[in-house]
Amino acid sequence: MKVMQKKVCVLGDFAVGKTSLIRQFVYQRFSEKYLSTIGVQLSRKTLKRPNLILHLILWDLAGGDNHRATRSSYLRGVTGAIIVCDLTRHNTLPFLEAYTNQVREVNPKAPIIFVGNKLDLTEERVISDAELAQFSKKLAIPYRLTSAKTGTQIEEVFKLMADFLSK
Ligand code: G3D
Ligand code: MG
Repeated sequence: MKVMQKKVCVLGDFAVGKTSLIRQFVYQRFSEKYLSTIGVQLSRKTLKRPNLILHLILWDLAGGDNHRATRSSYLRGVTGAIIVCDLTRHNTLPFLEAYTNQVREVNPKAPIIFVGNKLDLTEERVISDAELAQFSKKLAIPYRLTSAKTGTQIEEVFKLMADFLSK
């Protein structure tokens, strides 16, 4: 049995739902205070595949997005990234490209998945499928629409990441 451990950073503008996505997916939180000095919270989820145990270590920035000084240490050793926008706030969309560039600078081979979150807020939604699809195509990165509130598509996002990482 092979065992692999992968560092997956969850990125995106303030309040897009990064922490909520991780909470929906992970039951087993660990090291709450670990790395608290640089405002990072780690969670672990173990996925089992035939002949493979994959430990996903999910990196989440605590608090706001004011951690520019720690960004490079945050991304060091990244093996995958989930980059999130909020479907109800248009200004969260350009961050997808900004974070993609940052991740690719550190690890050009790291798989990335875009997430349009807060799908449950249908009335407030302002980012269309077409817009996300265009970004996705331009940067050659797959996207999924999720709700961290209802749980829609959350498992699928992390399973897709696990598939990419176990190849
Ligand atoms: P962040 O970690 O990216 O900063 P959070 O974002 O996970 O803290 O979420 C920010 C706010 O959005 C939270 O609201 C949270 O409950 C809400 N939220 C996150 N995901 C969803 C979603 O899919 N649907 C809805 N309706 N709300 C979501 P509060 O009010 O607790 O600050
Ligand atoms: Mg958060």
